[in-house]
Amino acid sequence: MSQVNQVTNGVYEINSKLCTKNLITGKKVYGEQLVNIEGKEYRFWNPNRSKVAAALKKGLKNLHLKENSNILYLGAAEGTTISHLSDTVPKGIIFGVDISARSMRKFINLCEQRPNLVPILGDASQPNSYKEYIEAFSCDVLFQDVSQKNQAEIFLKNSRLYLKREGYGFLSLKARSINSSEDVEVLVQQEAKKLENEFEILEIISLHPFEKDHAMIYCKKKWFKLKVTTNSQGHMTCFFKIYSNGSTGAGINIQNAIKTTAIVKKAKKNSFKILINNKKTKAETSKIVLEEMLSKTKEKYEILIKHQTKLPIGYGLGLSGAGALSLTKALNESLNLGLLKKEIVSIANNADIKAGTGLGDVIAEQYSGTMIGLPPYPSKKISKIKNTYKYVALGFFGKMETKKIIQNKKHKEKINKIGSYCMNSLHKNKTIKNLIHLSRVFSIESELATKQVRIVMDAIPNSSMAMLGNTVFVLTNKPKETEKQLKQFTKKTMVSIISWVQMIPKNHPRAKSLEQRHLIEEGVAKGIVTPTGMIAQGRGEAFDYLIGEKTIPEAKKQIELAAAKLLLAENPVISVNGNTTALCAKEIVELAKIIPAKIEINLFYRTEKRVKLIQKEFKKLRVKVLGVNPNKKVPNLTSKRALVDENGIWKADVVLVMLEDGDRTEFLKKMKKFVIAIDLNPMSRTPQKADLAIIDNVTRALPLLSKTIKKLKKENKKDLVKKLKKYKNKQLLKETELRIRRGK
Ligand code: PTJ
Repeated sequence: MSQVNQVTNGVYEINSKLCTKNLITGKKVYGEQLVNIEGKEYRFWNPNRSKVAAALKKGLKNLHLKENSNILYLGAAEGTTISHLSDTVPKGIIFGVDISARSMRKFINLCEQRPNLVPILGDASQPNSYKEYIEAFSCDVLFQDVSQKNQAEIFLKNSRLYLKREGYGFLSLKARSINSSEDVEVLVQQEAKKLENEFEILEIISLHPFEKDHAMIYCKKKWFKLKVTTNSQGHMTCFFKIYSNGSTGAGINIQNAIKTTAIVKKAKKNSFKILINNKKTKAETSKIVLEEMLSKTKEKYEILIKHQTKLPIGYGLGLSGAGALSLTKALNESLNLGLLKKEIVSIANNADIKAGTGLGDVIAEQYSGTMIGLPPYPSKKISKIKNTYKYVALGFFGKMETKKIIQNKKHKEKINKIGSYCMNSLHKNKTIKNLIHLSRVFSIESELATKQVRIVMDAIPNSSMAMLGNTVFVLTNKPKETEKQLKQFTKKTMVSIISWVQMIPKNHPRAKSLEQRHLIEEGVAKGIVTPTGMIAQGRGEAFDYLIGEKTIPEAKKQIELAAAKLLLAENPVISVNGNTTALCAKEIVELAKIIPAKIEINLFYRTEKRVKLIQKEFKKLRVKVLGVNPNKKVPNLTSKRALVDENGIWKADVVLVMLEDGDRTEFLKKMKKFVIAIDLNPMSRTPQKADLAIIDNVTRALPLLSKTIKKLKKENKKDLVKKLKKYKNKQLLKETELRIRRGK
């Protein structure tokens, strides 16, 4: 009788053939042989059909599976491998992700038979898109078998979201999918290297002869990350009141004040080094944070901390608090401590207070914008103050030592008396004007304002003193002009951005879309985008949502056609408006250079001021644009869009129009121009009337268009002409619309 030998938990060998105990007795999955031994049914596992089986045959000793393990399997296909894993984890769950609807149909049949399988039709490179199914579970093991270029990145993205720490990973690599010309071994090593920061590589197994050019990386998720970078805002205090265990006050946050990188290595004993702008320093506050964070783990580490800032330290910009906060965040992630935001803020704030470098900046720095502390005092929460200023210009006159002032009894009494008054007054009338007024009152009455600061405050409205620094700040929307004013008093000046734009977490599922919203918002504040441009963005967003915020296959086809047409054009012109300038000026310039094409400003809500501001944006990118002094008119077009440049749109044979309202395309066509439109709404007038429309977000379409043009430059003209012969714009639009209506 045949003998059953265990290979690893749940996997056996009978006559040197791999097999698993059949979870659903009597049922085959892919035609495999079933055998009955001592009343138990086994299914043979074919190593030519399954990479996991191939790896086991090639010496892999362990799959780290228990009967209740949860598994995430990327690239489920029809479920051949998963069916065997399902035999080994009868009390666990296997989430099988696959992008192909056809494979999924077969896999779903399998899921109906096997209770521990969950099918997910989804794109493994977008793990956030299937969060709702998995997030309640933590997976013990991650398997991946997707033949795409960026296999290691996909693996990392998924492991960050779903694989528990010290969980195991099995990444099947098809070297030819990564690069068809490189040596297989080199490629596999390169991919393994990409994982090293977050995974311990346990073994790399060649799957030859079962699978040609394939290998499996067997790895274990680390407890800590080798390198983590975070940042924090700074905080300028306008006035404050000191309590024995903290403070309250009002102030303004500055964007991206400090960037902190923690580089961590396991060691026999703890040690650390702190650099600020590449110079070794004592950095008392950071030292306290490090000691506190290291006390929370049994492991020992050698840590290098790098704080980077462009702002000067000791000038009242809350940098010690910002450094403490970004450091606590970085260590929490790198050492995998799992602290909550509340705990992180508390550790950083306590360190700042203990070192005597701050009194509550950290509390403020976890929020954004302009704010006042809320009771109970010392404040732990804030209330926002509406602010329309985008920039703060800073003039520096010298350092002030926070420690000396806040620990001096006489100073403290004066500060608290006037601080109480300011807090009450601002809570009664929470406006930015009142904040600046009270800030000036505080600086004078507390006697903290030095002579130089007083002189500047008298000369420049909207200015006040940043506590505690010998520093003047001025809120402004004309940063250059204001900085020039400050230069009359001190050589040391700079401009920073007020962080009224809510910081968007990188892992937010709609981060890109929210960032674009803020670009438009910023464009309106600068005067580049007309306020109605926000509505245009909203319309676009709605359609972008429907197409899954990615470039759909129809758009890829449209982009290829547009690339061919632009390459064949004799005088192509890219028409830009407020929204496109705010969203993608850089990408427009790159495209114009690659074609090459001219760029012309053409606005619906045309004002000379907006034209000049848009021209300036392109000037910053060292490009001259047309349309500033238009000398021709598009016949019969009644809006200001009719105004064009003789050497630009007027003479153009191909015009690229993006994100517009639809009154112009018809008239451009009457002038015998070939119009290419980029718009997210396939039903809108511009794409319908255009000769060729690309239904995609301009921010995605433009880089892809540039890339495609680079590629097509290698083809001969005849082939390009051939490409353009067959397509029908309306047909492509119909297909796009049908995709949207189908919902996939
Ligand atoms: O800068 P100006 O003065 O020329 O202002 C022009 C705006 C944009 C205000 C004007 O053209 C306008 O009001 O446009 P509409 O009528 O709202 O149309 C805008 C079109 O752009 C809509 O069909 C949106 O779906 C589309 N759209 C919005 N955002 C994007 C987009 N298309 C591609 N990418 C986007 N990011």
